[in-house]
Amino acid sequence: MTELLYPVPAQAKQNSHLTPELYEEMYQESINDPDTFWQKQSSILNWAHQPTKIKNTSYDKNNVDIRWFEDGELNVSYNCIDRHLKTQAQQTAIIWEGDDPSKDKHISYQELHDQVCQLANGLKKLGVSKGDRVAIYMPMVAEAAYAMLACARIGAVHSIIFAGFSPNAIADRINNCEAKVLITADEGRRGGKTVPLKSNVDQALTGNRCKTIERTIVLRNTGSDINWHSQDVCWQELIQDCTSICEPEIMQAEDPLFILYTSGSTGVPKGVVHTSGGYLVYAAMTHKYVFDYQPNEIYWCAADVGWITGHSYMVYGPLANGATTLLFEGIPNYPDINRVAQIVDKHQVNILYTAPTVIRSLMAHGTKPIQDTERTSLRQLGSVGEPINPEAWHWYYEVMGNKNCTIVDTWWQTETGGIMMTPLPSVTELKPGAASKPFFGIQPALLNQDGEELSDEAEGNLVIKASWPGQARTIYADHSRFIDTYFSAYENVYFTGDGCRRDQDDYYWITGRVDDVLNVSGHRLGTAEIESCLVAHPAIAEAAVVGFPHDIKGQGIYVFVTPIDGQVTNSELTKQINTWVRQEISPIATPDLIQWTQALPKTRSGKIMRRILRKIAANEHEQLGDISTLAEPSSVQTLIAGRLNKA
Ligand code: 6R9
Repeated sequence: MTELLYPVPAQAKQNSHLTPELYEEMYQESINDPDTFWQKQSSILNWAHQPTKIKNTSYDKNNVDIRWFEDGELNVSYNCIDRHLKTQAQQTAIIWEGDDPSKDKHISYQELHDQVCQLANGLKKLGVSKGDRVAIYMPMVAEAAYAMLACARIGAVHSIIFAGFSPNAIADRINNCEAKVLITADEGRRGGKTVPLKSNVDQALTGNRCKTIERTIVLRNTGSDINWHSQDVCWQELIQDCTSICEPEIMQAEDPLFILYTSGSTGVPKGVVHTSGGYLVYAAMTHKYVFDYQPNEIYWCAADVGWITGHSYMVYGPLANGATTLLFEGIPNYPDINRVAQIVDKHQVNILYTAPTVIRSLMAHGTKPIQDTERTSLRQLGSVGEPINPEAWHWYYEVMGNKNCTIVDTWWQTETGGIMMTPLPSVTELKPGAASKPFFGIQPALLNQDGEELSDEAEGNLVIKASWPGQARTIYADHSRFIDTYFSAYENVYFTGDGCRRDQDDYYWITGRVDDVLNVSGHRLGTAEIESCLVAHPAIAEAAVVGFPHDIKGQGIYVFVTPIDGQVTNSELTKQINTWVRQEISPIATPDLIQWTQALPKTRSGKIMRRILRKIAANEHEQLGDISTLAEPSSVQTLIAGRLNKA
């Protein structure tokens, strides 16, 4: 593993918010005196009532209770919009770049205000009030951000469902959070194709499957023909007679802002709950310091609004800081492989934040992805979602960044709300592939299986020793699952589910998940979720899903399935299974390889030995280790002979 150090470039030091000395001083204060530190930092927001109680958190597994700024009062949309109007009303808040390169839009802070207020009034008209849940299933259009902020304005709790999810996944999420209203569009656009959002919604709601939904707001986006039902209301018509004045609802800091579903190692996806005050302080702070954001810069986070990165670093963090944030509807290689670089030039993007899977898919085309572009506006690059391999890092640094930019490799999770470990542009010397150093207030530690803390150079399970304001407070309607998942493996720490190594310079390197969660192209998928979908298929008796190394996606999905007695397995059935998973969960969960087998390797107590399946899937069957505890060791040879990854 390369540990080459890149010094902090001179340009990164100019006008920056931090110096190495200041970082050290602030970091020490954030750990030794969190109350004083975070009280000062809370002034990054405008509060209706300034908080005086700062940190009140317990990781005791009998009583996990996390509160920040609890007597503070604020409104998130006020902080993201209204407070900028005095000086920046005409500044662009959102640049929208269409899937079709000839389409774009600049939305000023004033326009953002007016649109958000109109929709907020529309929501009120439909009977939505403080605390109600609103599901959002939208394409990457500016209206997705309006919808989030309109909810925040009236104190409704939004729950965005990624537009790539299928009807069943939509219904599960709506039912879990008991959403009252659903906001969607007729269709979305991606890579020259349309995505039938309203039709998916119709299937999700069919037969009174989602009883809590009273109304569906449908944005006319592509204008295509769709079915209109009695509960549907057209967005454009709804807001027609709504004014653009809507007083922001004053919220308690600990009132929930949104629920976002994410995959875990077991069961159905978890509704991670983030609250108003702590989340926004942390999103704004990290956005400011990690990207060293400067006024008037153009900032582009190329994430989907359906993921946490889209929430924290496309919408809430940048808008809280009065930034200009770019929202891209399309995909990185449409219509041409140099689309990302073209957008950088077209909008003079200064900061680009994307995922390693995107970088690897571009890298495969050498210098074509930068053909006919200059990218001289770029100052800062960021990476998120999975470990970035050094080859991809170097391509990003040298080719995309012209060797002029620093790269922040930001490690964090849906549950952490914001960035936890990262280099800082004017502070940290870079090691390609390292998440590097903790952000303010973050105390990482590495534990062995027995829960003992490892010192110095070591590799172990990554935990965080004390709370930070952006931390999720619970899993919606299931606090005990929250405790079980994050606070019961080890005492009095937050367990991340990631493995990690600390090197001789105290740099942290994330090694990947240590639980049954896959990371496919930066998307989190629970193996249990895919398995339960597979066994619901009539031809399948048992299923085991594991990840295997994949050049572009990071991890691919390898499926082992046993057929129901007498079922003939053939390529037609394999194709059917593929389609089944796409339909039941999402195209992102589509298996890469499906191996039929008469038996799965199990212990005598009946547990599937995934360790063995992982080795076979990775084509590393020479190193299977001890298989003596298997009920039928001979089944392994058959599995190896039939393996599908021989690379
Ligand atoms: C923000 C986000 C979280 C999981 C996390 C880890 C992996 C994210 C990473 C990274 C190495 C990075 N991960 N960033 N691994 N280096 N810079 O991705 O949230 O979708 O919840 O995924 O992604 O395994 O635990 P989420």
